[in-house]
Amino acid sequence: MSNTPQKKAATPEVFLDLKVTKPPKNSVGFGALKSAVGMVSKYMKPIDALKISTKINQKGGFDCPGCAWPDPDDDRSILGEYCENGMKAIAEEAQKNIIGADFFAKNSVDELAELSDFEIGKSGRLAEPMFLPEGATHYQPISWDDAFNKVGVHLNGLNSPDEAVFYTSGRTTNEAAFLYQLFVREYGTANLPDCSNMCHEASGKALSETLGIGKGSVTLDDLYKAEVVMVVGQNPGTNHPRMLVALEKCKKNGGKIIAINPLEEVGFMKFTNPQNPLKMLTGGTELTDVFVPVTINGDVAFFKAILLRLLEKEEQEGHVFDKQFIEEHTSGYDAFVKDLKAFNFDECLRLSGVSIETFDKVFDLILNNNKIIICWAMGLTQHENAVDNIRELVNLLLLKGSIGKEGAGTCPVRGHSNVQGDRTVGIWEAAPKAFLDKIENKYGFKPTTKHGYSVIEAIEGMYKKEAKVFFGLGGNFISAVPDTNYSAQALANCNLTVHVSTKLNRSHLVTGKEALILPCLGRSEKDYQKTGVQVQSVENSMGIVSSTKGVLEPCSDSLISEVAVVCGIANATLKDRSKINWLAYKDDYSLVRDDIEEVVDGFNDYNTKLKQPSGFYLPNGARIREFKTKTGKANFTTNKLPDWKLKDDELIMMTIRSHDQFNTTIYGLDDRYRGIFNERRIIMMNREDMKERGLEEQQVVRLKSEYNGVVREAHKFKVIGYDIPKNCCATYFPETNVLVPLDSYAHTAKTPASKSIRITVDKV
Ligand SMILES: Nc1nc2c(c(=O)[nH]1)N[C@H]1C(S)=C(S)[C@@H](COP(=O)(O)OP(=O)(O)OC[C@H]3O[C@@H](n4cnc5c(=O)[nH]c(N)nc54)[C@H](O)[C@@H]3O)O[C@H]1N2
Ligand SMILES: Nc1nc2c(c(=O)[nH]1)N[C@H]1C(S)=C(S)[C@@H](COP(=O)(O)OP(=O)(O)OC[C@H]3O[C@@H](n4cnc5c(=O)[nH]c(N)nc54)[C@H](O)[C@@H]3O)O[C@H]1N2
Ligand SMILES: [Mo]
Repeated sequence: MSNTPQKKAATPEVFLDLKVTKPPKNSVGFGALKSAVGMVSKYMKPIDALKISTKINQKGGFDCPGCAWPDPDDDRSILGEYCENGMKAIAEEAQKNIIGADFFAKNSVDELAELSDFEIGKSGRLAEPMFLPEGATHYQPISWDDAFNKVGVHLNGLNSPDEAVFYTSGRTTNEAAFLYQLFVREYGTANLPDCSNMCHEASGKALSETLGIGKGSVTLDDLYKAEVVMVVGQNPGTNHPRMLVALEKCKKNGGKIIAINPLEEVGFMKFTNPQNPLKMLTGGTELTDVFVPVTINGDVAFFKAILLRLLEKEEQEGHVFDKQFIEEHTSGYDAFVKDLKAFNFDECLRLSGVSIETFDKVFDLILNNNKIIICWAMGLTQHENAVDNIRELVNLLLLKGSIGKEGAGTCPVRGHSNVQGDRTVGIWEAAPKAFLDKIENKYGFKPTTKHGYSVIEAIEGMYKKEAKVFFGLGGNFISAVPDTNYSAQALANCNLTVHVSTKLNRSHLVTGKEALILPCLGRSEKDYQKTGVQVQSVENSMGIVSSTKGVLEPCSDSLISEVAVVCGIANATLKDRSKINWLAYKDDYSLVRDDIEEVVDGFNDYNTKLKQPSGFYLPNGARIREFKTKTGKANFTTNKLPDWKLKDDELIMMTIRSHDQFNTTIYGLDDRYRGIFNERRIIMMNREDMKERGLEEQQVVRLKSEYNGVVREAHKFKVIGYDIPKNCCATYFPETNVLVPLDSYAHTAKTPASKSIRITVDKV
């Protein structure tokens, strides 16, 4: 009997054995070492673990497949650029277990769907290509050539290339990503949704409009030299642990750190550097000077309160704003001031949920310093007004002239290790015309200038059967996207779903009529090709491009690289009608880099520069006060306050990451820094809110979200009383993605609003 696509897509509603303790007082240190070593020794061969630990994030080594935090230019520790969650990412990728034909013969798709995400991930590395024929219950082995041809036949059978969707996740290297988008464009569509659409798209939109570049402006050195660093809507202790080392350096140099977050994330309140044995014994550094417990989505209100007070001071005393900078480099100041004056300070502060005492501390630091960096992540980008969030913080930086100078600027902290690079080399459903013109000049075909599907549009397209083939280069689409049930139906409507993956995941189980799993090499593995072991390249959060080269033997002889997969499919699909010799690239990746150099700005002498031990910086206008916006200047903007009007029984829910996961990959079942162990089906609630609803600790509840008249439900969650502002609550992604409405997304950026979901909580 077959499961419905919805049933297979949702995470099983089974409880484990929840334990709750007080959150710890300190992060990293011994606890982190213990946790990482435990994971590495459990899942990896000892010899591989040793090889890995000396090569991760080292010059000439390989880039950690975890987050996109940059490596220091010079002083890399001999211990390896260590981080607990980086080691977990490697342990996950370089697992001892492999799964091939036998595994799939034993386990049907429906049986696998009964497993938890944790169990699915721990089944092992995918070892050979697999095919699910129409109506079959089990995946079967298929040769690489047959798999490529199958994709080719499906793609060539569509009425229009726009009936295919080509998703990318952010681990794909520059080389594979460039070839992939080139293939998609030569095939004839711009349907290139990617994980960025769900991640920093809002940052890209806001920063392009205001500062002329969709990326951040600061370097690591700026962070060391900043007077004030604001960390807004980000949990670096878990998601970017090596950022803590940079923040520690900043503090040592006298910098102050402000954390703006509904949760007092211990991960970055106090930190013990694992590379400093003395600190390990003496208890570490207090990182955060001021913690601001803002209400969920209260950030525009909080920033407006700061802006209003600054304006008041400026009008009373002068010397508060950087008037020379404003005069020379910005546009829209007068309109901005006029708009700002219409807001009321008390009302803004009330909406932000922050006390006047805390506000005053933040205000003093902002008033008295001019080298300010603002770092942010998903806490700002995953709201309906996400673009406004970021535009408002840019307003603050502009008033203080805190952009394009040492120790100051924007720092959107990127997620996947190469998500920024993928966009740079052309993974973009809305690529600019100048880029498309260069493709045309170089290759002699005309890429479509029509914008393609972003993630949300792709789901709608598949749901309406306007798109019929889904191809994913990495990632776990069904678990990452909003509205799990609707999206499962969308995928099930396809004729063919294809995933290029390292690990088994839920997306392999929610299939179209036919499905393919194409297993590929991971970052840590050697990529043998005709011209030897290949080097690839990635771009980190600060726009530095560097090389990455695997160090381990591939876990199976049947694996090929992402580059080889893309070349194989391009060749099988486009055949003689292609203007490109696809198979040549896979023998020698330096040829791909030669092409990137011709098509993408900033890659001059790519192959030569990549040999530099620390890589090279891409050009960045905002860093040097060259603002490539429509006005040629940095733009002030005017932004509204969000209008929540919660009903009496409603809460705002944010879906966040636990300490033991990388997006949809569940490393373990604990959230150590929040004191939550052995359970993920939990909801963190304000204790007052619990009382009002008569809810006890660990009470089992049902969550309901109602949006535009559609009701979505998630069952079986346990309540945990937590220090979180009133009317706010938190759950883990992906368990509650069933509640995220597909039509609730950031205006203009279309980032799903997975940090501001209106829900009600009912006893069951
Ligand atoms: N170990 C590990 N590393 C990762 C990842 C992972 O899953 N695991 N994921 C990678 C990816 S793709 C990304 S994008 C990043 C994600 O990195 P983060 O953005 O740090 O991840 P989230 O858990 O989504 O955390 C969001 C934080 O924002 C806060 N927040 C939520 N809503 C609001 C709000 O309205 N205002 C403010 N001020 N704060 C808010 C939450 O309390 C939480 O601390 O990490 C990357 N690195
Ligand atoms: N509710 C909610 N939803 C969210 C978020 C949230 O905060 N809340 N965050 C969003 C964000 S920021 C992001 S970035 C997306 C993430 O969305 P995705 O990038 O689609 O998801 P991941 O979980 O990172 O993908 C994991 C899978 O990638 C494959 N993989 C790992 N390494 C490689 C590799 O080297 N090559 C290939 N080909 N495959 C590999 C493995 O098979 C693994 O199962 O999710 C988004 N969804
Ligand atoms: Mo992300």
